[in-house]
Amino acid sequence: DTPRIIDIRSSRQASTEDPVRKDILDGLQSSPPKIPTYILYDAQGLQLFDAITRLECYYLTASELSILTQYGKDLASSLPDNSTVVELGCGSLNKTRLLLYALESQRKKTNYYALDLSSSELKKAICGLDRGLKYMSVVGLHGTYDDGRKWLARARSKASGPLVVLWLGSSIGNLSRDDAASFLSQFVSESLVPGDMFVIGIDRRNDPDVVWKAYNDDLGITRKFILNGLAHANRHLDQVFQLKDWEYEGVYHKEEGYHEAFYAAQRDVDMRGIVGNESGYFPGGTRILVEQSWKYSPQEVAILADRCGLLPLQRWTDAAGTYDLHLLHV
Ligand code: AVJ
Repeated sequence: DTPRIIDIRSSRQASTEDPVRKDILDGLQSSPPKIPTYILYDAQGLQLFDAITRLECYYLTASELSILTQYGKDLASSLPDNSTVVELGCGSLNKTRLLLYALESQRKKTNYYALDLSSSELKKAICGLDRGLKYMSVVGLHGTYDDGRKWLARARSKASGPLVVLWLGSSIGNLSRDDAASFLSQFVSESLVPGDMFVIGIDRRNDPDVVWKAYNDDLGITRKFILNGLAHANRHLDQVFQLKDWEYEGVYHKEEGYHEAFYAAQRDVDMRGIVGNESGYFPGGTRILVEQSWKYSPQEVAILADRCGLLPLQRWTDAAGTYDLHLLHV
């Protein structure tokens, strides 16, 4: 049977003007120049990211999976009965299924909502779940994080039990520390009430060489993944990027604890025709930022939680101590 998927996208995506084009042009015109990180996740990008998660050097996925394998039951025991679980960016559900099956075997009634940007991937992922779940309802939500938060604010008033926001994969790392705090605070103020929870997977401040390797693999899969963003951008910009003009550059800022992915101009690039006046001229060596991946020490997570009015309940760590799964409550 076909899974239930609700389209919760705001009118922004439905309008006739191309909002992606506008986001890209705004970013290119700002200084320093940038491209929205979501450009990395078209169908091709999702496949390349999936390949990244299977690389040994990209330890984040394996670490999180090992935590859920070892402690999935503990996490399920810590979640209330009759809860509504909403996952931000559910992806393939490979890791989430461990939690869902643990909840099921503990006979905890759960309404699970899987939010993702790609409705075809959502469908695939939900169809891959076990058929015989008796205590769980599974529904897909097609939209962005913002759509999800707004949907959640409405769902809050209808849900009889507590809400649990599940955010795995260290995706929180794509926001600066300040943006992460405001993003979580927005949930707290708009969509959650005391007793509601967050489950967040976050990469640690690991050995700088290990982190750098995670984003600069020898097979060049990450390079392909990042450069594919330009091909995606091109579809919204009349093919303005010459792919030969740009190369991937990764930089890890070890003091501040974040990795950056850039498009570096290999020669002078003139895109004034489409970007508009001076800001469309990129001298050789110019870097366009597309992604930051912020890392958190346990203490930095405590500070983050405090800033958002969240209370840490529990923390599970992989055996190597590279990654944490945090349970926090409002
Ligand atoms: C999926 C956002 C967590 O930043 O580590 C992997 C994406 N970028 N390799 C990350 C990514 C380059 C990833 N997140």
